[in-house]
Amino acid sequence: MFIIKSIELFEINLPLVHFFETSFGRTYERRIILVRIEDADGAEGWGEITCGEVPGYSEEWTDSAWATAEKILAPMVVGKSVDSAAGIWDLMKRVRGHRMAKSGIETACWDLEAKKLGVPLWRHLGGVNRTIECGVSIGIQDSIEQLIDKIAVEAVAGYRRIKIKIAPHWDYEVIKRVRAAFPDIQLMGDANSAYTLADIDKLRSLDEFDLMMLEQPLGFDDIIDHAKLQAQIKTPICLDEPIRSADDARKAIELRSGKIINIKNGRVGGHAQSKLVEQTCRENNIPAWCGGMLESGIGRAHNIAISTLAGYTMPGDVSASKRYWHEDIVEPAIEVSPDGTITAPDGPGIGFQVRRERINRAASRKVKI
Ligand code: OSB
Ligand code: MG
Repeated sequence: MFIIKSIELFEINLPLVHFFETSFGRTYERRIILVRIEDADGAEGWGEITCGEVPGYSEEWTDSAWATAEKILAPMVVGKSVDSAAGIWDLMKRVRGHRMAKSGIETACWDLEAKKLGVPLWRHLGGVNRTIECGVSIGIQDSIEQLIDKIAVEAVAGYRRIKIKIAPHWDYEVIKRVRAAFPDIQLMGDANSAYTLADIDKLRSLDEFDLMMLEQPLGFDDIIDHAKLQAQIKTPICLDEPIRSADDARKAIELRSGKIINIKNGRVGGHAQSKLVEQTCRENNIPAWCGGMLESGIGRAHNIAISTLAGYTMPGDVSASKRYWHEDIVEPAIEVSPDGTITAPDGPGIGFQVRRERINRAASRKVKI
């Protein structure tokens, strides 16, 4: 049981080491919202709102999430006494959508609660595999040579699978060249909804490359056309954007819209919701993995913790801080072992120190509710 005394929001601006391009655009600098929760005993917890800078991946973006967290969600939570972090979701239930904003607050409460109990967050969430498998996501590049160079670096670093972003101008020929250069790597493509059913021949032609999966080829809110596509291609489809709840996962599984599910804390609304999606996947023998949103060390630490749950059976988008940031906001920075794994820390909560001075330096606005 704890009483939420205050919520602080920080917007920090962090330039990416290398731009990140998806089918919906290119990002050079992140505008990340961090959430700090303090309870009546003075304990603290940290979370991250993982929306993008534009409403391209989902409807949420930095300014909408800031306003929603500050004006709507924080007032629903501050001053409330809660039995456990798992119950935070219910306090915000009246608000539809805005799951990333909710997740920032909800995950901060899990960190706080685990710290108060003196246990690592991954254990508190019910994790079983302390060491998780890591993959990388590599954006669309200016040239195929540049992409191949990047893949070579990550393969040598030990990552267990390589995801490349694809789009209609950057698909068959690119994957063909990559496959020729790296015949044995575990390779997958993520289209972020860049195709429609009219592209079925093109998508079927990718079957020849033995991809682990094809992530989100069709509409961001679709699970019907994906079922039609899956029936006509061999490559397993992985759903990302349309799975916002355990119910969505159940329906997609029932319709056979895909064979794999990517779970993102932000997209589903926090750890309690991720646990429900994970359970649905596990009970239906659908492999799941943790998706990334170019997080700072705080969001990354939460991703590590949730990835230890039994249903997260495939390597996720959880990779080293240095791939994104010159200097992360947590200490130590998140590192990946030469065998492509991360072992969740055994300190209380997220298990990484939050660097307040670094956050203050990078912050462009703050508010306390
Ligand atoms: O679709 O998985 C996605 C990044 C931003 C928006 C959407 C996606 C991504 C990624 C994850 O691919 C990148 C990462 O955090 O490593
Ligand atoms: Mg994706």
